[in-house]
Amino acid sequence: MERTLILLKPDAVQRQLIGRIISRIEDKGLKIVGLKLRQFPTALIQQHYAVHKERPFYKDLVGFMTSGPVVAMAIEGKNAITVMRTLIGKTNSAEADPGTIRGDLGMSFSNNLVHGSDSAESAATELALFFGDKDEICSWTPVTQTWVYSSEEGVS
Ligand code: IDP
Ligand code: MG
Repeated sequence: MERTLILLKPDAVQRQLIGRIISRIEDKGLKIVGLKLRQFPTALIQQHYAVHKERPFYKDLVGFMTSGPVVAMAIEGKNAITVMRTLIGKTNSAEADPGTIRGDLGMSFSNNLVHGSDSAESAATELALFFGDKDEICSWTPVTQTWVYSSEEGVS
C-alpha cells in the first residue's frame, strides 16, 4: 500500500467540484485516510512548490494556491501515486485525455483543479507538510477492500 498527497486547488473549490472529484477517487477504489479544507499559509505553499521556485509561473502559482480554500487529502491504495497521477491527467487540462479529472473538468494549464504527488519521495515530503500531525491520518480498512483487490494482489 502506498500513500499520496492530493490537493483540490482553489478553482476546484470555487467551481464546487469537490464532491465530484472526491467521488471519482472513491469510485476508483482508492481510500481516503486524511481530509481537510483550509486556506493554507503562503509559506507552506511556497515550500510545497519549492521545486518550481525558479520557474516563471512560480509567483502566480503561489498566489493562485493561496487565493482561497484548498482541500488536502491523503489517499491510500496499491500504487496510489501512479494511479492518482493517471486519474488526474496531463498538467495542461486542455490537452488532458478525456476520462481524466483534468481532461473532463478543466480547460486551463495553471487552474488545473488537482495536485498529486509525483514520486514516493515527494509524497513523503508533501504528506509530512500537509498532514504533519499523525492524528490527522486514519488507518482503516474499508469493507469493500477484499473486492476492490483480488487475493493475489498482496493487499490484505
Ligand atoms: P503537475 O501539477 O501536473 O505535477 P507541475 O509541472 O509540477 O505539474 O507544475 C505544478 C503546477 O504549476 C501545475 O499543476 C500548474 O498549476 C502550474 N504550472 C505548471 N506549468 C505551468 C505553466 O507553464 N504555466 C502556468 N502554470 C503552470
Ligand atoms: Mg508536479
